[in-house]
Amino acid sequence: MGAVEANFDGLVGPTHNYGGLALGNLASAKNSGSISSPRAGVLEGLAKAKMLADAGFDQGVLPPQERPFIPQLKALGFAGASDGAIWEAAYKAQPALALNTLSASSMWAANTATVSPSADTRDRRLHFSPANLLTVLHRSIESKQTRRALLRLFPDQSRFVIHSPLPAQSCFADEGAANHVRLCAEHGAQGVEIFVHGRDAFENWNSEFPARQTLQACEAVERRHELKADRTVHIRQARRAIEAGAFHNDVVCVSAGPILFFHEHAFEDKSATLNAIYQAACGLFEPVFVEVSDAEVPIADAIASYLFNSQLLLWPGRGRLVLLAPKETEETASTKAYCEVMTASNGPIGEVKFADVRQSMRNGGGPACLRLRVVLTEAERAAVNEKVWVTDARYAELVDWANTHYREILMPEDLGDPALVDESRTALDALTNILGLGSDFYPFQR
Ligand code: SUG
Repeated sequence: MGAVEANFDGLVGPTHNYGGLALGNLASAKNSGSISSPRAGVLEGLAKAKMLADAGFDQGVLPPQERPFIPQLKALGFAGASDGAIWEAAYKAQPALALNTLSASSMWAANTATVSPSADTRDRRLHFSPANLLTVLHRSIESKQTRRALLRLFPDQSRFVIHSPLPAQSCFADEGAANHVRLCAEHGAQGVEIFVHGRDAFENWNSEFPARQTLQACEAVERRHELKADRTVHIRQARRAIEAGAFHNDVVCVSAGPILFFHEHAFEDKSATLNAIYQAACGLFEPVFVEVSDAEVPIADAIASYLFNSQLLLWPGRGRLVLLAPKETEETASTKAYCEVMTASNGPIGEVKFADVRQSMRNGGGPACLRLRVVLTEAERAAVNEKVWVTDARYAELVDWANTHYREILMPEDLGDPALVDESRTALDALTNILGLGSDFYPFQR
């Protein structure tokens, strides 16, 4: 049976700001304390989603989370006469801590979960493991609500298995699909699932930047997703890539069908990696490796431009693949030149389109970070909550919603504003109607 790969994009939340919260993410550090535009952010993301929906892709959205997250502040002992007062008091007393409960980081849907299509699993169900994201404080508060969101989007438990996040201990540090790649001949056929870890939990990791994914987390996801050992590969991300600022593998690597597009310095042991992939694909398909050398694109440029944090798409009606890259790729000399040479050659990638997702990019999130890929059979697609798909009408409704509820700008001095609590809740309450999430979706609604 035919299957499609749907993309679910994380909507940028009303409190989107530049908190400088993500150690090892160079863009987050560079833009810390800048003025953000939540409205521009959500509209940029929606425009990208609409462009893909218009091109004929199955495109859905994922809801933002409740921020500031008052339950976390209460758990930490902050109190006040109202939730707005709690926020104001917490921000005044401990701004660095409070900012961790304000981030709109759930927009980066590639970190929502690891997803294994039913074609790969022994029980023939589609498995999701919400990522525990425990390495960075502001993201460690996402996973519970993430699971709730997945249950509302994919409610049919006879087809979809929504696991709990892995135990919240650094041995099982997990960042979801950003460190997971799937190669296949076609979406609905048995694929090869590639898990990329930065460290082994039982070794000593000493580096300036954290390695956010462990081998033990990857192996646990492989077991619970009931994957076949001979079609699964575990590879190690290069320390050098992490130290250069590739805090997730998807900053230096992306796939589509049998094609793996990656930077020369993405993997610790490149030839062993490619060999292992080759073996796992044996009898299924021939992997196609498109490697970008450091001489063509220095790793620092790959990370600054986010060349690889692109969506690699089988665009309807096009013979060769289309790379949907961030605008910054066009503005960086080496990546612009590389794209020109690549598309002029006879390789599998025939065109590069550029998306403006600057609000997200300034926090280290490109087009690929903003989306979660989910391969769906026809029957599975029919079982998805139909209100989350981007149609013309829903896009118009979401744009109107964003224009009504989102602030145009958030200055650093606005971040402690107690009014942010109610504003954000009003927006999210309205969204639960648009997306059919139920009136008890967010903690503040319960
Ligand atoms: O986890 N940035 C995110 C970016 C995630 C990108 N995702 C993928 N590569 N798949 C992160 O580092 C910055 C937030 C701040 O500093 O305000 C942040 O969390």
